[in-house]
Amino acid sequence: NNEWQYLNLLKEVLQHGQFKADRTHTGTYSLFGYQMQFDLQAGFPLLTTKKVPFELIKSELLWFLSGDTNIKYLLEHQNHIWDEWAFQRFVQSSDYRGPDMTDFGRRSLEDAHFNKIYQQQKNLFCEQILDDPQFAHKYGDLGNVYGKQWRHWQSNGKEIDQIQNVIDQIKINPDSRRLIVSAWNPAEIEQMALPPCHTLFQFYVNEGTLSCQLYQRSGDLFLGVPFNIASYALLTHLIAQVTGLKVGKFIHTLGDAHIYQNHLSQVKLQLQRTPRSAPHLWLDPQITAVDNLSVEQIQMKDYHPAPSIKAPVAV
Ligand code: DHF
Ligand code: TMP
Repeated sequence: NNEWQYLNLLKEVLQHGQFKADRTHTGTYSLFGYQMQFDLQAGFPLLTTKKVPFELIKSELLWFLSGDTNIKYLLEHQNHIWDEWAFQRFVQSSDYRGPDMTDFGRRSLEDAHFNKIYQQQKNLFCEQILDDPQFAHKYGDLGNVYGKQWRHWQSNGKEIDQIQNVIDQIKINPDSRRLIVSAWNPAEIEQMALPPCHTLFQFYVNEGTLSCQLYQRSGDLFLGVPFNIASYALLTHLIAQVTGLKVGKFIHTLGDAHIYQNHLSQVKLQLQRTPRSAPHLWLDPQITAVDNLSVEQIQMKDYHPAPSIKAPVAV
């Protein structure tokens, strides 16, 4: 079962991770450099030792693939995983006139009264993104994040569609060793709400199968990484289908692999559980391109996970 790859990484970091301070002032246990390999023919790598919301992973990936960087699309799909990073830009702007939101991520965890006010302000923010197109244009945007770099990388007035290019090259030149998409654009890091965590990926074709390797510079092992594994597995299935290949492996290489200090009890609970049989992905056979996909064209089958485990996200 593929899931042991992930559970073994959690154990490794619990046993050998070094304490390390971090940007969010939460504190982590961390190690540098780790690799997991998932055989995509052995079932879909969506974790079963806790419930992982596949609907959110799917709408986030379709959002990247559509080239969009505005959370309005996510909110329209009841997806709130990027709210905090758009909200942060808004409360730091001169247009924000509400109660003080300095350090809202940390204060919302420590102060129940503040948390109530914060939740109210964030809900108002989300409502305004959905109701007011001008506001959404200005404050829903996360800057030049994944969607922009994948589909509309800007260079000397020209635009590069890295996803279409890599699909074309897989078809024309499957032996190529240059099948790479990079979200890391050094010239534009400052225009991003969060510099890309999943930084660069490469495809590899052999004997009619398509494999993908991701380099992730920074991995929140309890919250982000289960999403990242499933998201890249889904991307590999989609690209395989549109290029007429079978799926091979997803190889996940991590730089700073960390468990936040306030996720330790959740991780220990998850490690007491035993993986169940992996679910299966259904893709609409009509899918022949990665553009204009709808959420109904992608379905997870036979997913019977253990209950979800909640944890706070470090902002
Ligand atoms: N910052 C940090 N510190 N960690 C992250 O994983 C992270 N991920 C980002 C943006 N910034 C981040 C984008 N991806 C969740 C999962 C992925 C994600 C952001 C948030 C998350 O909170 N997942 C919850 C459920 C969320 C829900 O149901 O709305 C989970 O239990 O998996
Ligand atoms: P950093 O920019 O200081 O590395 O903080 C980003 C945090 O978000 C870090 O804990 C890694 C986590 N993260 C993921 O694990 N996966 C993701 O897809 C994203 C966007 C973030």
